[in-house]
Amino acid sequence: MARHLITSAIPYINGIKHLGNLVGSQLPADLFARYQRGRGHEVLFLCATDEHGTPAELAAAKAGKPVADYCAEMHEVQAKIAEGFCLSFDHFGRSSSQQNQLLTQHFAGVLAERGLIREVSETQMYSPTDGRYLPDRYIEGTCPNCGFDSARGDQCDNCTKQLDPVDLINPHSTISGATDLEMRETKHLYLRQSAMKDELEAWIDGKTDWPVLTTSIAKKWLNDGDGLQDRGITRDLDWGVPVKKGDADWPGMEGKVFYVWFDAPIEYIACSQEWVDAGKGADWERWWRTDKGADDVTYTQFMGKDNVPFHTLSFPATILGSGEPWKLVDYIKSFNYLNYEGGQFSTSRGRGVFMDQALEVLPSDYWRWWLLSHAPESSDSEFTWENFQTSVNKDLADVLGNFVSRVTKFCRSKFGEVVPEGGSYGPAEEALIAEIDRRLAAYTAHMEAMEVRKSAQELRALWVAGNEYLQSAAPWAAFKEDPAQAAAIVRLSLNLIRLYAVISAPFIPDAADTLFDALKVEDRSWPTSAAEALAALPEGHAFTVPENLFRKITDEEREDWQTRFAGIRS
Ligand code: B3M
Ligand code: ZN
Repeated sequence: MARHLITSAIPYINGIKHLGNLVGSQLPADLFARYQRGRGHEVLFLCATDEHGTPAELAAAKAGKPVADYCAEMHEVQAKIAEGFCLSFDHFGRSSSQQNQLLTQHFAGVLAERGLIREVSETQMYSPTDGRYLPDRYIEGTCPNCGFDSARGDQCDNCTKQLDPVDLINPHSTISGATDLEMRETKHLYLRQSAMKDELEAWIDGKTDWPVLTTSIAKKWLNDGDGLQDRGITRDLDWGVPVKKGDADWPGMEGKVFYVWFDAPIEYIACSQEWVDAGKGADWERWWRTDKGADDVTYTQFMGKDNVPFHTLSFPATILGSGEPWKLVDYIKSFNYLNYEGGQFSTSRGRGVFMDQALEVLPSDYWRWWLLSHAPESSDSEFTWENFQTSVNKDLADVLGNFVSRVTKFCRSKFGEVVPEGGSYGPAEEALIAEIDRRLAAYTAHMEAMEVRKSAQELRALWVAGNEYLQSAAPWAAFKEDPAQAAAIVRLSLNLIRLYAVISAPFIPDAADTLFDALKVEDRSWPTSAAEALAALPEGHAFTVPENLFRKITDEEREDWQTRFAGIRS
């Protein structure tokens, strides 16, 4: 039994994610976790909400709530939606946890001791009225480029010009409206990534089996321009992990917190502590400390391409720089973007389908199947309602659903709700078993390699093989001449349904559960050979005809949804 540690990028707390976010990290991570569990391996699958930073503070202010309350509420909202999509996290943590606070301060302390953090003096806008330094986004004024009167300190939303707060005409604080802003000298901390460039590069160079999307992004940052830059890891915010050196104060850093991207990946580790503290696990160190048994753990991370630099460079710099025996990631599976109907998903404009809305429209299996079978792996991919309708109606309703319904209903009408006895397998059955064997091996190999689309294609081909066999074996015709022959065909087909339930479960777990219930089987172990797997249901085994697995999407529904999700989320 192998041990798999699996993490998904942790979604920001400020709002509900869209389907593009879902397919870029949490969903494929869940697919892999379910698959590895199905194979009988020990899995720890973790995710959390990413709760610090300016976006959280701003969203809370907009909602008129204290930021801690806002985060607590939004965490529950996201946890519920994750459950709705059957995301099988062993724990869904929070980056604002006490555990993460302590661990983040610990890393900062160790890095400082090892000379990997430098203090930098900078001048920054200070607001005497607010009694604090203002992050760029908390300052607005008139754009010097286009005259737009609410340009932000970092960028003008009207003409998109990148700005510095000092460029703004008539700058004011967005907190109080105060205009008496002044430049003051203040200190910030930088992680000396440049000092670790060679070590990081050697580590990445060793990852020859990683997706090109992952390594090419890492190499670009390592070698672009002047090479890997040091990274500011502190901010002037109230909400975040207070800057400390372990448990000691950090002179000159009073009132500052760590940058959200410094503490967010550390949450992967802290989340396993939360998992233990929640009474769900006994020992987190055997997953994370190579001196405490984590040597034989395989650690895989899932994320969208925009998160790759932080996971290939910044977080490894934290881990390696600490000099402590922490487990480093073994494989980073990254994804391109999912587009929406000829454009982009847009959170700010409410364009596209968001996770909560998707579940209002259809159950999660429909979405899981479409999203995974169209995962943006080798390039960006696009969601269109037409494609969604076609895929769902064909793959799920016509191929899988129809097979299950024809076999079980025919059996009930001719033999009753039991696996029928008699007859024997001939050349057609042997050919099918050989094909299933071959395809099963291919499917398993793709799942091992996290080739999500290829896995889906092979799974669909396995469903199709059963359908084609049923169509040509035609038990309804055979029954008239030779009922024993029809019994053998139905027996093999019922066994195929059980096999489909096992191997489809990582993609469509609810449908798999329905099939397991209907077939009254407990054993979900991953098949090693088709011949063996297709003999699992013995003659005389009782079952019930399951309810219709999948329904079709009508043209009217498709048109209705197309309009409803065109923009402006209400
Ligand atoms: N929260 C970005 C995102 O939600 C960021 C990921 C953190 S992973 C440690 O896509
Ligand atoms: Zn402008």
